[in-house]
Amino acid sequence: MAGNRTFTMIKPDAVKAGHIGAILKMMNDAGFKIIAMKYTKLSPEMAGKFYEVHKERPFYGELVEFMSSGPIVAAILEKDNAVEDFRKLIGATNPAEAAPGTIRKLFAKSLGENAVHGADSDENAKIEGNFHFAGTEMFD
Ligand code: DAT
Ligand code: MG
Repeated sequence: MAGNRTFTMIKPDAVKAGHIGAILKMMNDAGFKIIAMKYTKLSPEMAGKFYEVHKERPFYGELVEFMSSGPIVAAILEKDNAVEDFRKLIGATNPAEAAPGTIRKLFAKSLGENAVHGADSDENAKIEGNFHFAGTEMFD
């Protein structure tokens, strides 16, 4: 059964470019409900831990540096089939390959600085949500 929650971040490039409002509106219009949300900044240690699965990839250092370079918006979102539908809303990792109308097509600068994160499975959505939020910061 598909889970009903996902985890997202609006990344430093999109925050810096002033796209928080436009991106949140797209999430809202697509039917995602906010369960938790914060404006925050990751330390290099936190970014490194969050992306630990990519530790062996050649872009890991660059990714950690970018994700800790400025403030982000982190959120847990709820909707039927949340993980899959949210990945559709954000589009492919590389904005050059993202479908028209997707968040990454509209707002991402490059493969490395691609505007938003979306969890890739129900299991990771839960792990990532719990990494950023205490239970007392989540509201149905
Ligand atoms: P996604 O964010 O679509 O789940 P991913 O999990 O494969 O993609 O990679 C995590 C992030 O790392 C991605 O959003 C941007 C960066 N990244 C991925 N592949 C990259 C590459 N080849 N060069 C530079 N950055 C990359
Ligand atoms: Mg991923």
